[in-house]
Amino acid sequence: TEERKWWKEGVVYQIYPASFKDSNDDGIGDIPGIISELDYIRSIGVDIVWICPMYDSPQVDMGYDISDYEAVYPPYGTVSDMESLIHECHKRDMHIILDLVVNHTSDQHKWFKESRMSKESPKRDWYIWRPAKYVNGVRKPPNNWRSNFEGSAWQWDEATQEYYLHLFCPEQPDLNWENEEVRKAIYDSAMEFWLRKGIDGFRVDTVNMYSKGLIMPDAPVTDPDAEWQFAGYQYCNGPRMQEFLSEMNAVLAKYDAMTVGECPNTHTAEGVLKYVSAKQKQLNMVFQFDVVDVGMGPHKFQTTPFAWKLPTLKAAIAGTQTLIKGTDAWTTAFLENHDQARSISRFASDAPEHRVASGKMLALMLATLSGTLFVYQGQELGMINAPLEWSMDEYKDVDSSNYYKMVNDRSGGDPKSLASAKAALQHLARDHARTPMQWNSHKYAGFSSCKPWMRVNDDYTVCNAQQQQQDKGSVLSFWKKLLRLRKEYSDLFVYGDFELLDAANENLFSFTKEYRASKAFVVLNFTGQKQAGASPENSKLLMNTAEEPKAESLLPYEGRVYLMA
Ligand code: TEU
Ligand code: CA
Repeated sequence: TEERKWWKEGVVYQIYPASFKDSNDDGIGDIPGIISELDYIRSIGVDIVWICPMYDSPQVDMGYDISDYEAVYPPYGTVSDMESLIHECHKRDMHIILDLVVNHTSDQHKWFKESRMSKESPKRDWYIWRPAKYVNGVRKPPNNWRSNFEGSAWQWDEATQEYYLHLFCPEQPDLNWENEEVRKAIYDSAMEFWLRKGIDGFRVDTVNMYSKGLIMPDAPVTDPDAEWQFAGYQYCNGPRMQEFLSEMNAVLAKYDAMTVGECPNTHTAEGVLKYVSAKQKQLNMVFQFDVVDVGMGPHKFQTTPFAWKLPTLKAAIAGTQTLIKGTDAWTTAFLENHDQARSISRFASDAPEHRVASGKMLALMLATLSGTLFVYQGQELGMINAPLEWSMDEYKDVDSSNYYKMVNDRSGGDPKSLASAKAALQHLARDHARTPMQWNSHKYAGFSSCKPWMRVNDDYTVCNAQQQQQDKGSVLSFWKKLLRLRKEYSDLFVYGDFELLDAANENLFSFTKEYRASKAFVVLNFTGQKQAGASPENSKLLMNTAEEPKAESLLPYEGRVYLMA
């Protein structure tokens, strides 16, 4: 844990290409747009840029359905634009990592087109094909797994009379990692093609789903009214995971590349350590999902917004923090990404009077946690969810529209069920992270001069980068100060030991960070009311979110960090 590495101390900034910056006014963000804002990104204090999939794709799942790993989606630019981007990042002393999406491809990838041609195709075994099961003469898929985007995880193929597995959309068939040729092709096409161009590593999509085992048994019934069941514990962390990752790691090692993998449905430290213990040589770190899953049921949208309590969030964070205590593992600190609603709206308050305080308080929390820190575009501005007034037409994500359709079908169009589905989406949909970046107060928020592919959040006139750059009290200015502090005290904040205090307190989140003889104390008010909280003795206030703090109590959504003598 204590061993120093650039990817431990580096702050990562995640970019969603479609929504970051449009350079040629077609309403879609692009790579030249990203290049034009690298100085802005650097000015925040960022060291590593992560680019979400920019590969060629039919965009059924916003580029997580890749049809060619070695080409760029034309509206985003070209391979040569990517070469410039890599160069321009390095010129500014920033590293750059790409998304590696190799659990599945697009159904338009040439590998799948060949695989589906016939049962005798040399690439048949590159994907996961199974015969139908007949129950009372009715054709059924091989098991009851539900896809991540509703419906069965199996798609019937008329031409060859078999099902193929897709854990996400039917247009995202799962690759068969059991096949060695597949693995070699992935390393060559999806990884080394880009590593040779100088990228510094990967964020590895759905990494714990590669090995499903050969049996693939039914999932237990958690939703008795439904035919298809949540199967995350069946298809995650399968028997050959560690073997596959060791093999992949040998490729990464040639380039000294960093990795951060997605690790959903894994709740124990023991389960996570298999991936991130340094001596196992698998991944450098993972994103555990416990924090961003707070308040979600077995189906993520079946939840009562705000029914969660602070102790659950604290316990989830404590889990990711204590993972590295006394181990050789590494961890991550994050609250947002392109799959999550905005953190202010979810975990604090996006009401106009609390929004700025909430943004700063959550920032203070993240910047004092150990592990590699990830910031998602717009988070540094305190961007929030789109309002409830938005109609379903404004939601572009397949995950959102499929859920709404499913509720509609199951309820027979019942208005009450649909209203609550809409409320859940306003709270949790991935769309909220995907609205265009808010650069200034011009039309379309300065993202583009023509109508963007997705509606801009209406609040861009009060929340945008240009205004915040000039305002010392803005969320953006606070992030800049915080990231300087994190670097100055990196022993404590990046590498230190975390200890949760007062775990059951439903209003305040307090913890200490300790490194050898130094110690910090962090206290965060997660409520809209004042809370008692005196300054600890023999301490120096290092940073505070409030403009005019009161000694004896914490203001609504106030956060403080003290250095202990
Ligand atoms: O996400 C995988 C994942 O497990 C979830 O966060 C998923 O988005 C969620 O269950 C949907 O409700 C990754 C990507 O981050 C996501 O954008 C892709 O859609 C997905 O993989 C498929 O590639
Ligand atoms: Ca464009």
